[in-house]
Amino acid sequence: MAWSSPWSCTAVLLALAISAQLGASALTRGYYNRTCPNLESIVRGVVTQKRDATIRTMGSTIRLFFHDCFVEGCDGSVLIESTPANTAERDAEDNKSLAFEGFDTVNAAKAAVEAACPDTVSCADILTIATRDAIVLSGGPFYPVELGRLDGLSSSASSVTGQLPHPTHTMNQMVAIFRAQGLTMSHMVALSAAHTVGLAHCDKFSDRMYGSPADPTLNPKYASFLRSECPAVAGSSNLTVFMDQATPAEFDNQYFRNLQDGGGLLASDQLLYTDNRTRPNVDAWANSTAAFSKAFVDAIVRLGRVGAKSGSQGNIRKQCDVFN
Ligand code: HEM
Ligand SMILES: *[C@@H]1O[C@H](CO)[C@@H](O)[C@H](O)[C@H]1NC(C)=O
Ligand SMILES: *[C@@H]1O[C@H](CO)[C@@H](O)[C@H](O)[C@H]1NC(C)=O
Ligand SMILES: *[C@@H]1O[C@H](CO)[C@@H](O)[C@H](O)[C@H]1NC(C)=O
Ligand SMILES: *[C@@H]1O[C@H](CO)[C@@H](O)[C@H](O)[C@H]1NC(C)=O
Ligand SMILES: CC(=O)N[C@H]1CO[C@H](CO)[C@@H](O)[C@@H]1O
Repeated sequence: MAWSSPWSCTAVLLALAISAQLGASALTRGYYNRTCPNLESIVRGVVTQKRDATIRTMGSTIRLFFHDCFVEGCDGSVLIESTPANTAERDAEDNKSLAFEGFDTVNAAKAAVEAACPDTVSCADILTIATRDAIVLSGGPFYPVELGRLDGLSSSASSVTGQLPHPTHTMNQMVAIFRAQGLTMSHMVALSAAHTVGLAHCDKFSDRMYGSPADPTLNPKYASFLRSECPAVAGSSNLTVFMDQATPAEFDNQYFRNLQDGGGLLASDQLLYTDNRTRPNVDAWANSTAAFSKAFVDAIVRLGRVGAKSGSQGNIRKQCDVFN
């Protein structure tokens, strides 16, 4: 009987696996084509304006998307402001450095979208589009965004615990955090290249220059530059440096070339080159913009599918920073 043959079973399992995956994301390109036809150009216009006002828009918006997706899924819950009764995700210890400019960009884009298409487009989707635009406007690859997420109904600082990677994590810890969201080690390496734009506060990496011993994987010339940017005195935690000194505002594969030279800023960046499991990805993507772009787009589209909400799991918020 054909049904009992191992090949048919494999085919059925494969079909089940594929449909489970489709069911899990339920996102589509062109989700708002009929209900909000100008959506993408409206968001692009706002991100462009915010970029012209301050370059900080780019990194802070991209980082916001990552933190949104890793805590309760890509559901706009990171955008919610705390109230006296609720400390929201964005005020968790891990979010200390989420910059104002990212929130400002999403809120402004939401206001512009509401004016054209009221009560139609989720904040989670607006953040997804704004992130793509920040990447493209910084010279990175264009990719069609998948849309149709609902906004989440809760946001609490406690839900952040353990969900986000830290600069001092080991490779195994980082891999476990990404795997928990359905992302592989090479997705993690590709996504880490977002550190090609934006900045970090000195206290996130100063142990690498001032620790005893200093981090041996840190290029000595780069270390002395970082010591001059981040003097070892109280208060230097307010100082920042660009994560990619060579092309700080360009979304490119320079990030990987920096790692080959001992020029990763965070310990977690440099680890991608030190560890022989991830070094082949770093070398390949340092070499080829095309290969990097392909890997990055694949990974960020997958990131956008994490925990997408539908039906009774969410709604369309009227304002991104408060629940309806
Ligand atoms: C792999 C583990 C990762 C770790 C340990 C990590 C950690 C950090 C830290 C500590 C900062 C500096 C924050 C500050 O001091 O203000 C930072 C900045 C940033 N991260 Fe990551 N990150 C990781 C992955 C990612 C991913 C996957 C993305 C996006 C896809 C991302 C996007 C960014 C961006 C764009 C910035 C710059 C923020 C700004 O300019 O305000 N990071 N990250
Ligand atoms: C939505 O519109 C875009 C741009 O006009 C088009 O490329 C895309 O195929 C449309 N998608 C759907 C699902 O209708
Ligand atoms: C660091 O920044 C905060 C907030 O802007 C400010 O209150 C504090 O005084 C600053 N600390 C130093 C040492 O400059
Ligand atoms: C990485 O290095 C370790 C220790 O030298 C070795 O056992 C392992 O097989 C290497 N793995 C890869 C992927 O090269
Ligand atoms: C990088 O490019 C060089 C020169 O084209 C080539 O020899 C090398 O094998 C490439 N390395 C990787 C890891 O792709
Ligand atoms: C942007 C933002 O809301 N950042 C908050 C992160 O958390 C600290 C407190 O832990 C707040 O002071 C920040 O405002």
